[in-house]
Amino acid sequence: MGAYALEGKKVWVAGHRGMVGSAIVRRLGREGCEVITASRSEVDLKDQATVRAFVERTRPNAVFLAAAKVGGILANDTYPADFLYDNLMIEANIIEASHRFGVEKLLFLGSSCIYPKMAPQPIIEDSLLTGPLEPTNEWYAVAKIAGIKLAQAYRRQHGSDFISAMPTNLYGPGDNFDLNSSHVMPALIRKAHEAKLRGDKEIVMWGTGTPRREFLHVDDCADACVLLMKAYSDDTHVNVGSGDDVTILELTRTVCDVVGFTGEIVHDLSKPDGTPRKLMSADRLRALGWAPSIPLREGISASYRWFLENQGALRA
Ligand code: GFB
Repeated sequence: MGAYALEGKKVWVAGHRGMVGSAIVRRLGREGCEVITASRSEVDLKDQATVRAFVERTRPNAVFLAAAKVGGILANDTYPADFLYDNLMIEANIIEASHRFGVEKLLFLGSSCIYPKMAPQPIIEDSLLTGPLEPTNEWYAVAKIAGIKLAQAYRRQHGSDFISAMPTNLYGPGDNFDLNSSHVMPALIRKAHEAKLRGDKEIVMWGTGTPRREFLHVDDCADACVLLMKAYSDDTHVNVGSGDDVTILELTRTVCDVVGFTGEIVHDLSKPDGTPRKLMSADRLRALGWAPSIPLREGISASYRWFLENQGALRA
């Protein structure tokens, strides 16, 4: 159940310029399919009529819904309306238009923050909606939970083969390195790099450094998404994680070591810690034969190289 061939198909990667979307486009290069994309100037994904017109005109066979408004803990905590509204509109428009114009298979991408703040670890898919969410990102979480439910609803009401994947904290090429809106990994890479260049004596780490986070390189996530598109068809979402987590302080030390910054790590306790831990079980995905292939330190080194090669563009 669930076998779907991508060979020869027309595949829309919504959010193709983002870190996840661009990794999926790279990974699809091995699938013999035609990848179609919609530029931001051409298609406002928050506008239903524009999305419907694009899907009607292009008629994709399959859709990777990797478009979203994303950000780290500070951005989520600061712009709740944007994170809730933008993500609800994007997912609702794309899922509805995909059904309306006969998309054969759609994969919706959520996030590990959908789970209750104190869910038993490692977190299994059935933990969804069993407890209160982490306040700093409940807005994004509610939007992503709604996306999972919408994909399930179309499967139950219309038989649509729409599935959902819940990745853990991702990092890698194409990441957002803006220090206010980014996630922890790119923020630390940039801060350590700039501190090294300036000859600073210290680097600022937000919070206590005690929360634990699981990380997965975005290319491993893209590989999992393509596998799920081809081999998974069920109304339950699937966790996509490495199965290993580290404390933020350990991560900071590793990033400083990779970057070559040897100063002190100081805490900015005015910033939130967020959820204490969100390690997921990826047993359901591993049962399909997937395993992560990029170790954390190697992935951090690759991300740092990407940042050095592209930071000029980032500064533009
Ligand atoms: O990655 P992050 O922003 O988001 O923060 P979450 C993870 C942890 O890193 C928090 C600490 O405990 C932060 O306090 N941290 C330390 C930093 N230094 C920094 C820094 O310079 N920048 C940032 N950003 N954090 C996100 C959700 O939660 O997880 C998103 O907000 C999404 O919606 C993502 O779900 C996967 O991991 O706490």
